[in-house]
Amino acid sequence: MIDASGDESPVDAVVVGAGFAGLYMVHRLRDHLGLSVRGIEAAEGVGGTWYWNRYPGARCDIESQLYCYSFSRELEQEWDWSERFPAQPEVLRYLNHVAERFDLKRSFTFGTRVVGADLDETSDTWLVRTDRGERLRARFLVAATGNLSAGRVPDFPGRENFRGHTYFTGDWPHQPVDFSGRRVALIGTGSTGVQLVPHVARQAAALTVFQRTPAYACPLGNRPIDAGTMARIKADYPAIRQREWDFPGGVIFDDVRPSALAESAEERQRFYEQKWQAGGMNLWLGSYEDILLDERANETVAGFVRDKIRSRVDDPDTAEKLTPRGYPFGAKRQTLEDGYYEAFNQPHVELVDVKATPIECITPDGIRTADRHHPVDDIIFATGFDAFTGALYRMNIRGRGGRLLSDHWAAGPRPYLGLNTSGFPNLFFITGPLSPSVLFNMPRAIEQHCDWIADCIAWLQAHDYQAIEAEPDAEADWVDHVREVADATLLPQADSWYLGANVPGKPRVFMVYLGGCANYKRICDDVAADHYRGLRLISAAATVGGD
Ligand code: NA7
Repeated sequence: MIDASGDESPVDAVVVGAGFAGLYMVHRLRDHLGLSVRGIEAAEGVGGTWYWNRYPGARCDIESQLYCYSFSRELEQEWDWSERFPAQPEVLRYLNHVAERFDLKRSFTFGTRVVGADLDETSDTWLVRTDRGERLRARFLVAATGNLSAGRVPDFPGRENFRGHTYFTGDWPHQPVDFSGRRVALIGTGSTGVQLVPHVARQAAALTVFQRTPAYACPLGNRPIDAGTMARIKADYPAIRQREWDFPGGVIFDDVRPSALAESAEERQRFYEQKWQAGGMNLWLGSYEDILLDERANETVAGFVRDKIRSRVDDPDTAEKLTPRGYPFGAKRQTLEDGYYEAFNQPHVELVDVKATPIECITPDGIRTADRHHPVDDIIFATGFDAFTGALYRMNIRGRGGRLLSDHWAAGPRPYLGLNTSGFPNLFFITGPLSPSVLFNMPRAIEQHCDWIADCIAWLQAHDYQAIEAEPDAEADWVDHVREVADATLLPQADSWYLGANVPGKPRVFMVYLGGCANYKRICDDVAADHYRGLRLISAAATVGGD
């Protein structure tokens, strides 16, 4: 498996990705541990998801004072956020600022992809190959590749024959796209499609939205942050950072109540209205705890959102098509909107329900559904990602016995704590599958993982171990635990990307640990304190000549 020819650059660690995760991981390993570190990044700059997703309306839907690093008090104090929910250009500017402030760019090779990583079992080192022909030999390999970075455009027949322009939201042009005077098709109504619709509707001559599953979209409630508010946030940062851990997803809410069913219908309605007006994730994660646990409780909030949708959409047929049914509120990633429903009240915006009239093919000048042809000039695919595992599998990582990671995880991902998997020593995943990841405020989830990984590497070095690797039993127990926790909620009941349901053929496994971020951190810390319980520690002597 390992090609012995060619030059190899030795480094202590290779970190793949220069988003929130890769930047902080390089900082920790290089600047705190003094390791030689090489970052590899496919994009021409830092930013990860915020580099690629430049579509109109792209915006973070977690509050800016939460969606940022906490590791540096100075960084917190010198950066001003301009809006409650920062738009893509602002998050990208922030990450560039971080990269420059901590001098991180010099450790990365940009415009380069990892195309292979093979374990050399004689020394438990990784041979990493890039599409530029470079070969790196590293003791540690860290995948900071992001959970929503492997874009996915479904294989609609005839796509290649389309004569107009096509766009994928996760790889948007760097120059603004002008849709003025054009007939535009938009496929997909997840978080991305819902953000895009009002923006494209403002420009296009005609917009046809192809919807498969209606979203329970709630108001974003964005607003500018003035100087006084920013000063208060800065003064509050220490308290904010502590409070984050009191909430399972790391997002702070006022007045979260235990049970929707324990309150009267009038009080529930009042409380839902208050949460609806508060915007962001308030209705989803900040209202009643049992709405994601109990079907009857869920139905109370689902009904509330359905009524809201009907009240905002003029045409009853369109309102009905936009109304979600058949899956619980909040079981798919909450979509947040700003003018989404009102966009459908404009005469040039049309909604096509592709469950009723499926897309049959793309023609040279439009999209053919079961009932008719929709002539369009441009098609926007807002069709999502091969989440969690897509970017990992694209790297062709081979562990013990030359086994591909995708084969080891053929029945679903199985990393212990989401951090490391058996047969792949010294390979770490940052916010990978089976960790709280996308249901924990990402920057905080990333910091927790990077700190754990850096501490683990420091400990291995201090104790003269050369490798660490999950035990198969611990891995199997963790898989069971993650499933049991998820099954106690309503989240596995929807066809979501949390479950891999959006990718045909992908094993249906709930890939997020729902035990709460503080609880999860405690488990990780206990494992470390207990000499990395559940992980095998490998000394240099054990691997000489093979293990
Ligand atoms: P999502 O949330 O995966 O949304 C993708 C959308 O595309 C969703 O509405 C899908 O419908 C739709 N889709 C996917 N395949 C098809 C086909 N074959 N035909 C019609 N429609 C299709 O991705 P986003 O980019 O919106 O958001 C990703 C995350 O980024 C988001 O959750 C935030 O965390 C940030 P479906 O619902 O599967 O029926």
